[in-house]
Amino acid sequence: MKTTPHCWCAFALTLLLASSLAPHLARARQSTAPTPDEAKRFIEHAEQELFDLGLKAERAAWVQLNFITFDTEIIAADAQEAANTAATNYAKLAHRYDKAPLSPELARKLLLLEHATEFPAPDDPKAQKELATILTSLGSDYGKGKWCPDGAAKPCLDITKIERLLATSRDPEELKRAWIGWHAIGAPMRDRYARMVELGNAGSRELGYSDVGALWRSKYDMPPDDFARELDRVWEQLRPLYLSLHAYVRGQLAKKYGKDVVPPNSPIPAHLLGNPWAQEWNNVYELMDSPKPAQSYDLSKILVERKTDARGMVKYGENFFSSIGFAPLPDTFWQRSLFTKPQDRDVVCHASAWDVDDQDDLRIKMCIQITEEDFRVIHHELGHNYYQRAYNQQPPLFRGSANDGFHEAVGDTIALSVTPEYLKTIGLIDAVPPASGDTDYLLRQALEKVAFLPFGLVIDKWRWEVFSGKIKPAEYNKSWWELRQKYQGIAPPIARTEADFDPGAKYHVPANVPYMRYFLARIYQFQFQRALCKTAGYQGPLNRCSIYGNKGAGEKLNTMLSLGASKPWPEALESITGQHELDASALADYFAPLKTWLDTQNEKNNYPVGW
Ligand code: X8Z
Ligand code: ZN
Repeated sequence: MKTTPHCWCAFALTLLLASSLAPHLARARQSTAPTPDEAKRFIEHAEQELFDLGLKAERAAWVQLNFITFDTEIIAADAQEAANTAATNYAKLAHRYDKAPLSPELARKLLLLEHATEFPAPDDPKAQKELATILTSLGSDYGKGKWCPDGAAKPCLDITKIERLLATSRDPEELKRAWIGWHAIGAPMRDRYARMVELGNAGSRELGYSDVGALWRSKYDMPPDDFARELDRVWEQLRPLYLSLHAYVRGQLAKKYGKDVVPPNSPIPAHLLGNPWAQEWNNVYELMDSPKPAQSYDLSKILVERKTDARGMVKYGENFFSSIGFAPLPDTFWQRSLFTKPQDRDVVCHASAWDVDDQDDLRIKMCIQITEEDFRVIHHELGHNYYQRAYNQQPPLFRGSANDGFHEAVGDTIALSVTPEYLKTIGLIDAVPPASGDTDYLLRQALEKVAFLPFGLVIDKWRWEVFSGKIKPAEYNKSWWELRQKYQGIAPPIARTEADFDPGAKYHVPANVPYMRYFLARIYQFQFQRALCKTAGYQGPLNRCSIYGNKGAGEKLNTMLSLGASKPWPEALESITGQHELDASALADYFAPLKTWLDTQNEKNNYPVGW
């Protein structure tokens, strides 16, 4: 059973056997106040029943995402319908116990039950079926998405190949064609997306939320409006750093492609940033002329030269976790995971991590490429798996993360320890660059971590306004690009219209996965890393700290992970960092020397700041 998904990055499945609701429905109709004992039985009954049902739905989703066919879509949609309907009913019923005097543990469980649904369907079987069908079909369409450059003349490219092309080509026309080609997958999703929003909003209103966005914002142990304000507060703190990076990267791209292609004072064309969504810019690192020390290295090249295969890549990740005291992954992980893209069928390649039975059936599903980027993504995914394992002794309702940003931050925290020093320790490089190479290292990190920040915000800024009705379907694409320009300072390579639906070309929109978690995770991971390095007794610049091999840091991390969702997230944060708040200072301090360097470069080169 799950109130949070077994799988991180795919669907949130929460099940309740509809027939088992009957006694609770009958009780809910009674006017007498419920006793604490009744509340306890309600929750325990649910926890017991939901487990088996959750398992079935999880298996259906695993099969569907690994074998996208007409039939698996229907099977998964049926499971999703049952899940969604039950979760919604359950959330409604749970309110009956709001005022019952409950132990802190039961009160927490009740709260989690009330938030158990991510996209509630209205109380109408026809609408429930329609919503489940739309949700599954959008996810499948994304998985099947391809760009066929010259019709049938050349092979079609899936997202894995398109990502490679956008990462490596330096021909702006070719990049533009690929960008346009991939974004075409969104257009057919538009009407279904609009209908999905209507249905989800109707379901949310029945639960007492004004719309789906209000429901999503309510899951952070604080009033939803405060949560939104927190995000803006943190973003305002980091915006100057982003602006400095943006100005420098734009200047460097203009040097490469010319001012006609990359005009100063304007948003950066989105197809030139090395990624289909311009969300992380690490793939244009080689175009930056930051001072490279003699010992600088190309991890992708090293991994390829050493003939590392997909399994070997994952082994590096497992080895890191083992070094800080986590038990090795189970044999079934190696037997059941998907590491490479099958040649003969459609799968959803977007990386995800699963614990199918909520015990130790850990798996990842990923179309691994032998690159530095996927080296990092593997650590990200394994972070989910080790978290899932750490909380699997909790009662079912607590088998989740403190908040969804925590789940996304664990593996990234470990990846922050993939420093040159660490790579030397495990024999992947021969020499560690001197301190003079730190600017270059920080720039490489910033292209991934800092560049992402406004992207992490913007996806759900857009969705929240779509859900609230502020953005109407007739302006989906226009508002998408307005927000992307406002926050990220990027623009599409050609004019877009409402015949396009560019949000559909980003996995989490058709897969309906909330995105603010990734913004949170970018902040938390630096907070976690700062705290773990302190535990490890490290003194020095944070970018040079690796907790590899440090059992004390591993134990501290594991203690927090084992809490699962049993405590409000500020308590979980406190257990590892001593802080109660989302705090951008760890990230800002990490990049402070780079900020100074960027500002000097921008001034020296007359690179304007802003757009
Ligand atoms: O979706 C993911 C993970 C799976 S939870 C690969 N990430 C976001 C994305 O790719 O858009 C990780 C970083 C942001
Ligand atoms: Zn993730």
